[in-house]
Amino acid sequence: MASLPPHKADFLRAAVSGGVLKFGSFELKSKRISPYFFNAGDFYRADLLEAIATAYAKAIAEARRSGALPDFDVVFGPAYKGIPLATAATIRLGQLDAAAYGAKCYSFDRKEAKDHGEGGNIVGAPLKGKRVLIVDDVITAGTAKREAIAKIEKEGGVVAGIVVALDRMEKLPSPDGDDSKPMPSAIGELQKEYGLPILAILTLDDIIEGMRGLASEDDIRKTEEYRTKYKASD
Ligand code: OMP
Repeated sequence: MASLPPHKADFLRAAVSGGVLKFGSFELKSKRISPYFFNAGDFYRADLLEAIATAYAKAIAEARRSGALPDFDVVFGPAYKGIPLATAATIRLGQLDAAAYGAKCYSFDRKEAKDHGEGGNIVGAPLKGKRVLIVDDVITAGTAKREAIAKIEKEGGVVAGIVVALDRMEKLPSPDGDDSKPMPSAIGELQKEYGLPILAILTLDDIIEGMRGLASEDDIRKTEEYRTKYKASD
């Protein structure tokens, strides 16, 4: 992993050692068959959760410092996998810099609205009038991110940006189903459509670069072939 910057190499090492990044044959939400899968739900051990929380917090703090990300009030984790990621990242941000992040809040949605008790669709900080940073696991086609944006806007929040652990760098599906055509990226289209900054801790390029010497030649070759087939044109 010598050629990746240390924060990416550390995170990739944690993902591989924790079995979060797996090689094989996986059907994606988009129905594409992928030779690798990144399951952020497997970051369930304390040390792994700390590693991913630290990676998000450092990426967010660095992007705030450089001006790549505007200020925000609430870290929002889309149900279900985004929930522990967003809450852990919120704690870690407050630990890293209490003055800047100690008063930031977390929030997440319910998959089904609750009609008793306190009711509603949101758990955690109310979103009305707040600047909301979405923290989620992976971006492939951007469908889940569009759903999260719509939920936040419906609650009266303003989305400030999106941070994911992995950008798979995939092109959008072609309307005629022909995957050999060049198509723009999911991230690029979201950025254009909503004018939002979108950050990723790792990309598919980082994985291929960082896995050399660690994964089998066969897994690397299949992942490179997948990249050739599905990588976006921008
Ligand atoms: P969108 O790109 O916003 O539709 O999100 C893709 C979703 O697919 C993620 O939120 C994940 O739940 C899931 N996914 C993974 O978790 N890991 C992968 O490596 C690939 C996917 C996927 O199905 O594309």
